Amino acid sequence: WPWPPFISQIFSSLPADTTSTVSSGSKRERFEQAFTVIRQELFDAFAAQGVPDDAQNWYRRNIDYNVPGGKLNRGLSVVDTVEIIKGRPLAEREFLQAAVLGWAVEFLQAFFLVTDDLMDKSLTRRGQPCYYRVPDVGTISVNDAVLLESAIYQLLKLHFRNETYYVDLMELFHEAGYTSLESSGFIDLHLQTTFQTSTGQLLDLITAPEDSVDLSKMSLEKFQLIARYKTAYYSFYLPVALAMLMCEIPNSYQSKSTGETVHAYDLARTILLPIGEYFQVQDDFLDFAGTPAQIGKVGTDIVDNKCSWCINTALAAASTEQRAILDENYGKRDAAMEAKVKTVFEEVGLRGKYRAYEERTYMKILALIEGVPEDEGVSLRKSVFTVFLEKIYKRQK
Ligand code: GPP
Ligand code: MG
Ligand code: MG
Ligand code: MG
Repeated sequence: WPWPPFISQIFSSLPADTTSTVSSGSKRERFEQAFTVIRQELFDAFAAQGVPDDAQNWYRRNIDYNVPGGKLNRGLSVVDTVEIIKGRPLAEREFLQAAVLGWAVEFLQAFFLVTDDLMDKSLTRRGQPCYYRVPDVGTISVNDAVLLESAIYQLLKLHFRNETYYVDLMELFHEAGYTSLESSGFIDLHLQTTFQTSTGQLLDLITAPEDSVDLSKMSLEKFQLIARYKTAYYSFYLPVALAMLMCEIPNSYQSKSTGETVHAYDLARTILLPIGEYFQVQDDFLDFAGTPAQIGKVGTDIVDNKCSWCINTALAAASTEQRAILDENYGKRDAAMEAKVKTVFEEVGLRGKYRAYEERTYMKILALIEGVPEDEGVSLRKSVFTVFLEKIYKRQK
C-alpha cells in the first residue's frame, strides 16, 4: 500500500505522547471531525488510481450522501466502549483509531442501508430520498454500496496495518473469527459480521415474498432469528467487539473479583444480541407508529409483507374477524389496505403491548448485565452495556 504523503503528514502531526488526551469539543464533535480526515483519505486514495474527475465527483457524492447523516449510535459506541474499557480519556491517537473503527461501522451501515432500501423499495432515509431514488443513481447504487464496503478495508489497512490485531479486525468485519487471539485454526461462526447480516437479510427477504402472502408462515421465533442476524450482530456486537479487540482484551481471562473464567467475547454477545433484538422490535414498532418527520423514513413493513414484531404480536392477539382482515390486507401495495391493517394493530392494543414489552425487556437485559464481573485494569465492565442500553431505551427515532 503506497501511503500518499498526506497520510504521513497526519501521523507526524499527531503527538507520540500517549498521555496527551482529547480535550476540546464534545465527543460527537471530535468524532465528526475524524470523519473529515477519513473522508479525505478515501478521496485521495480513490483519485490516486488516476480515474477521471466525473468518477471522483460521483464517489464523493456517494460517501457524502450515504455515510455521515445518521444518528451515529453505532460509530460512537466504539469510542465510548474503548474509553470505558481503558477507564480513562483517550490520547489523540487512540481517539483517532477508535473513531476510524467507529466510522468503519458507519460505512458498513451505509453499505447495508443503500442496498436494503433498494430491496425494501423504501422512499426516504434520514429525511432525504433513498439513494437509489436520486435520479441519475438507480441501480448504480448497488455498485456504490460495494465501494462503501471496500472503504472499510482501506481504512483498516491505513490505520491498523501494523497492529497485532489487524487480521482480527478484518475478519470480524468480514468473514471469520478472531483466530490470532487463539492458538491456531479457531473459527468462531458467531463473529462473521457481514456474513451474519446478509444471512439475516436473506431470511428477511424470503420470509416476505411479494405476491404470496401467507401469515401462517410467520412467528415471533422467526422474527427473533431474523432480527438477531440482520441487525444485532452488526449494530451491537460488532462495535463492542471492535473496541475489545483494540483494547486487546483476550478471548478469556480470569476475573480477579470473582475468580471465574470470563469468556469475554461470548459474554458480550449474550448481552448484545438481546439488546439488538430489542432494537429491531423498536425499529418495527416505529415503522408502524413513527411519523416520517420523527424517524426520517416512511414505514414499508406492512406493504412489504415483513415478518415484523408488529404483525406477529397482532396475530397472537387477533380475533377471527381481525385475522381475516389481516389475511386479506397485509403485504399489498395499496394505501387503503395498509390503513386497514393499521386499524387492526390499534384495535388489538399494539401500543400497550409495545410499552409492556419495552419495560419487560429493559429489566431482563439489566439482569443479564448484572452477571458481568467488574475488574480493575483492561477488562469488560457493566457500563459497556448499560451505556449502550440507555442510548436506545424508549427511543423515538
Ligand atoms: C434492518 O432492516 C436491517 C438492515 C438495514 C440490514 C440490511 C442488510 C443487508 C445485507 C443489506 P430494516 O429493513 O427493518 O431497516 P430499515 O427499517 O431501516 O429499512
Ligand atoms: Mg428496510
Ligand atoms: Mg430490510
Ligand atoms: Mg425497519
